[in-house]
Amino acid sequence: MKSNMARGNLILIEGLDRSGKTTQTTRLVETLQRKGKEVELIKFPDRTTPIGRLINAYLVDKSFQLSDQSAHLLFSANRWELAEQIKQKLENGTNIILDRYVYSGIAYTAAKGLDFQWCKNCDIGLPKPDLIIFLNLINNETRSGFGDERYEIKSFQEKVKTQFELFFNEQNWHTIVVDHQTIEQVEDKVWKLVFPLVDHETTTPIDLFK
Ligand code: NYM
Ligand code: MG
Repeated sequence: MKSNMARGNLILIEGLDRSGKTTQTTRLVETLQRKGKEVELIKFPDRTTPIGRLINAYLVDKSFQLSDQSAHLLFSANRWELAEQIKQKLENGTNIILDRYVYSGIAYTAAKGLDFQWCKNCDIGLPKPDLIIFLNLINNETRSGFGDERYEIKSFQEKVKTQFELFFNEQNWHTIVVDHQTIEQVEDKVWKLVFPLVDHETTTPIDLFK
């Protein structure tokens, strides 16, 4: 990228299962498209790659045996296999909206009791989001029930939440409480955070996760 050229923004929406990430990332992409912005949605895990298919099997089939460390490394590898593509798209001016990323990776594994720093290590060096929006479900009860996948159990989600909270003071991190909010109210709050970023040209180099 030429140093004076604008690049796309890397915008991440994080949260527990059933917090509305998929709805909000989809709507955000549609809004940006309506405004004539180049934008692409990337969801992690990306279940379509060979590594992603293994991850999918692990998530849907609870009898699928994998050590916690191996599962963690697969999720990270799934991000690394798209890292170069993400960087190139940003440099070509495309905004990228991420549905989950490194923070999910760390929070879900650390919630099993693995060392937090160990969980972080394999993601160090990945492109770091310019904006992180955490959809904060204060009370798990208020949402429609969980699905059937591994991890979709209230007691485990609470442990994951505790791990996510360790990131609340991270740079570029914002939380939006989603309990008792309509989709449109949350969408509005997301847009208020995203707008300033996409409204001006981003020329700073892509930061790396550390
Ligand atoms: N998950 C997701 C992880 O455990 N580690 C990761 O790195 C990522 C990206 O996968 N319960 C978990 C969180 C979810 C599950 O994600 C599937 P989704 O967004 O429900 O498809
Ligand atoms: Mg899910």
